[in-house]
Amino acid sequence: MNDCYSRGLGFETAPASHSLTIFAAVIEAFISDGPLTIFRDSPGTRLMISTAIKFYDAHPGSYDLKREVISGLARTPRTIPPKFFYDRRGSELFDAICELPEYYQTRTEMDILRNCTAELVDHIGPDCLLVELGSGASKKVRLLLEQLRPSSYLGVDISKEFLLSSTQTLATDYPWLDVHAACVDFSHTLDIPHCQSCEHKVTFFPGSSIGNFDPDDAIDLMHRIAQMMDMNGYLLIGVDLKKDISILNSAYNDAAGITAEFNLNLLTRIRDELGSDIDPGAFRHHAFYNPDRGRIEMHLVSTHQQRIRIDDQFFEFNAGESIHTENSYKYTIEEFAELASAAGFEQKQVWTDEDGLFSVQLLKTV
Ligand code: AVI
Repeated sequence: MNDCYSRGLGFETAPASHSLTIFAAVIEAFISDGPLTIFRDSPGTRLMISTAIKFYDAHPGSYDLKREVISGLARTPRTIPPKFFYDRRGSELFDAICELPEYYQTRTEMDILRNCTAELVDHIGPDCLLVELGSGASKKVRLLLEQLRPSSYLGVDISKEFLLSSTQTLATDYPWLDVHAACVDFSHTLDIPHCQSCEHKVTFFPGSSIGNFDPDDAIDLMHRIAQMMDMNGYLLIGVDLKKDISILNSAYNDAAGITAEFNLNLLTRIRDELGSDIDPGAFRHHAFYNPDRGRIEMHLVSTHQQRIRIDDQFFEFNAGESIHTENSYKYTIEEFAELASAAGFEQKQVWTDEDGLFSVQLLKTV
């Protein structure tokens, strides 16, 4: 079942099996003059106060985690999809990564966004529905809102608590903006009701999260974004660029060990949410640039021979055997233009920093 945010409010909810299309847990709490609304997350846990967001809940729940982890560990080589990094702790750790001196991506992308907004507004114009994929802390979109003046904003993220608190803060800070939030695994679906109600759509996909998809999956996702925008819209996307390998290796092996903690938190999550006997201390973080594939690879390497249990399944690990947890592809501007074109987009404008570390690309459906 989906977590039931609406329970205390008397709204209807539906089983998770219905939720991808129905988004039954729709919560509407309006700013107007009404009282603040308090949502209880689950018995005995956090309270959330919402002033203005409309929330669509299709949270995948722990069933998907168990199914995907078990099938990924049974594969050779073993893999776990990176989307499972982002529980509450994982999202906090990712925020900490974004502040690291070695992790140039976030600050570089924010500088580019600060400098390109005026030109962006010339392309896009006002009153769009701005859909942000992987909205997380919704920090970067703040750089666009005042000048772009969308009429509506939809934050889409898999991490429910983070999504709720960040969109709620956004709604408070921008009272003129109609704020929506959808807890959705967008690698599976972009079928979100609010999208159908607006014609002028712009998708914002910052942070080079597109790099976490293998190229074929990236094309597939971008094609679904184009379809979600009725083949008539803009995609503003952050894309990390190919560069000196030492810069890349440091970015994913920071001196403070935050990226290692982020990677290992996946095992803590599996232990705690799936009742597994896996010991995160029996694995170590390993990240390196693979020049043949043009990507950073992150792995969790077993420090010794061991057997772990998840549910009624057992997995034998040799010492040195790894679980592949993330790829982060790096592109040249030309390589990304090819990918975009295969998905039905053309590059309208590309902005980069002086050192050519990162790019923000405005794509339009063709
Ligand atoms: C979210 N994504 C773009 C990050 C990246 O750089 O691939 C995730 C990350 N993994 C380790 N550090 C940051």
